[in-house]
Amino acid sequence: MSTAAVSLYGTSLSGHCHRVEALLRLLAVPFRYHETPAEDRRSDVFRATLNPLGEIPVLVDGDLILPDSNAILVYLAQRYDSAGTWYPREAIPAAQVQRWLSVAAGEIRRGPCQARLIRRFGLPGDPAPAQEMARRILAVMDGHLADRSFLALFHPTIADLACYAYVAWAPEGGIDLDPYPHVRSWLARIAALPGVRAMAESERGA
Ligand SMILES: N[C@@H](CCC(=O)N[C@@H](CS)C(=O)NCC(=O)O)C(=O)O
Repeated sequence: MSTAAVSLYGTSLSGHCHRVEALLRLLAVPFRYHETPAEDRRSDVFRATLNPLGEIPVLVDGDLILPDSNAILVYLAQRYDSAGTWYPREAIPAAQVQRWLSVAAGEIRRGPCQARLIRRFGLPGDPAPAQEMARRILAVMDGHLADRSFLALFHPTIADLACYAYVAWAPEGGIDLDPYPHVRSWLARIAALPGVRAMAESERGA
């Protein structure tokens, strides 16, 4: 029986959950994982007790019930990483991390994540606008990563974890990663971090 005080509600197919699971493992925080399929997270009980939005991930830590992947990353880093490596305490590096959390929730969510939802999971809609946004943000990221190893600072932070999964899964949304060599090198660096589950490139080239 697990003695973990922390619980994570999620699914393995979600990039939003992937980033939280990765940080829990990187920080060596023991946790119980509750696989939460769509019918469960849309239930009245889930909405009443865990997240009124009916979305995963949700983290439970003692009395705290916290939905939203990026909020969870900030909480875990502040609570369990006393060195401040994953989310720095100082104003400027913290803002540089925050900038990429916004990209994860904005362009990456509306770009590669949305294209994957349509192409891989059958969400209704035209994938073309999402694919176009994906190519725009990938081009920006590729230029940004041309002369640095990680998105926000000289070492990995929660910014990299937040952006990783949906970029790695971009081929499942019909987006070729070959034109973005610096992004591909960065993906390999993040996948090599201990505790990070590398994304399968299931549709690469298909
Ligand atoms: N802003 C939220 C978005 C989370 C989200 O979109 N979760 C999806 C799964 S990846 C979800 O639970 N959607 C509701 C559903 O599929 O029923 C976060 O960052 O955690």
